[in-house]
Amino acid sequence: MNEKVLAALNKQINMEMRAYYTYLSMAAYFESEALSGFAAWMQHHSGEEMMHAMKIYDYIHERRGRVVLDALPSPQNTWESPLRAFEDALHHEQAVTASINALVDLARAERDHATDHFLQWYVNEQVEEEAVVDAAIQKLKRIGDFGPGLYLLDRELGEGSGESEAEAEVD
Ligand code: OFO
Repeated sequence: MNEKVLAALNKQINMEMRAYYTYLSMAAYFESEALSGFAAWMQHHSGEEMMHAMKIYDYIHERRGRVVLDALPSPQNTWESPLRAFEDALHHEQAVTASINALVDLARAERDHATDHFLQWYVNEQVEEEAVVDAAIQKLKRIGDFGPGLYLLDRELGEGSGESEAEAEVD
């Protein structure tokens, strides 16, 4: 495998694992706030990030490359409000999108067509990831963080996370 592309893919594994860890920490925060629907949604999302990391892990091995895992920093463990947590999640997703785009640019510059093709799944996935987090932010802004609507949104997100799990099993 091209060395530069390999190094960038290993860095991307770390970034996906950071997302996994950050969202798991957000899930724990929501549990502590008795928002079990938010927690289930975030925990499901964190599991998706682990899957994103493992897809790259498997791809590197398929190309006979060497996976090198790096340390994960301690995630933030409390937020001022559910809205702040979701805003942080969106910033994280935007950083991941930028990183994936840079990886595509690198794969193209190095004429690594297979990696370019492999990464297109992530390019599409990021559009959806940013959209679902943003949708939650818009709802939180409308209902206000601690208004009565929070209970309804908690229920909606909890039910939604169940559906996503079923969809994920189909995938
Ligand atoms: Fe939500 O970021 Fe992975 O790819």
